[in-house]
Amino acid sequence: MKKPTILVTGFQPFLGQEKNSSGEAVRLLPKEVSGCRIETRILPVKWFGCVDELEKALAETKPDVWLGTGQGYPVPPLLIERVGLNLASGPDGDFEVDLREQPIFAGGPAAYFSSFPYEAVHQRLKKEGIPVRYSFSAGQNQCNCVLYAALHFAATRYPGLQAGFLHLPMVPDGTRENTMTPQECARALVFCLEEIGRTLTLPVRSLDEYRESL
Ligand code: PCA
Repeated sequence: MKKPTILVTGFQPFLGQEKNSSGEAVRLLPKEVSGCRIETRILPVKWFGCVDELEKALAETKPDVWLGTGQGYPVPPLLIERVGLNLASGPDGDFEVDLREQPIFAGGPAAYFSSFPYEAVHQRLKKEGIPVRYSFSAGQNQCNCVLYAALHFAATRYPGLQAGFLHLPMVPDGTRENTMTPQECARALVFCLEEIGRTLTLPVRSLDEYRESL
């Protein structure tokens, strides 16, 4: 049987920062977790280059699950994004383009709920003592944009693709306590991938087991 594939994306640095915690963490991920192939890509913080690169990565890797990551607030908690909005607003990473309240896909639905096993991810991170919260808005910039785009691609082209997004805290700059290093973020991501992988590699049940479950 073909190994399930999880595509994990992070972002390049933006707004003049040297590092983006998501890109740093994604680069540290192993090639395999819980029997799943892990593919990684780093997306540009660009309107709408981020969507073009995501689209290319989905076509190349044909994942069962896409887990997007981006840099959010300076400090934890990690945010499990539950909603992607059809809304793009604000500058891109190098201030070349500045959008004012524009749809990502004209005619697309206003919003999609993320569809990955968020509850298992939430429980696992809590169990591991990693601060985590649900969030019901991923903002109006490129992180929300790729979340919406992935869910739109799942709805229109890739039936069965599950998609979700995590905002990670910023790389420590020495001015704050309680931050997380890229290594700690990568460790948290591996816990998430283990949980996602578990749901993708469940064995086929015996007839009796199946009957029992009804
Ligand atoms: N964070 C920004 C864009 C890229 C990133 O890492 C966001 O939250 O939209």
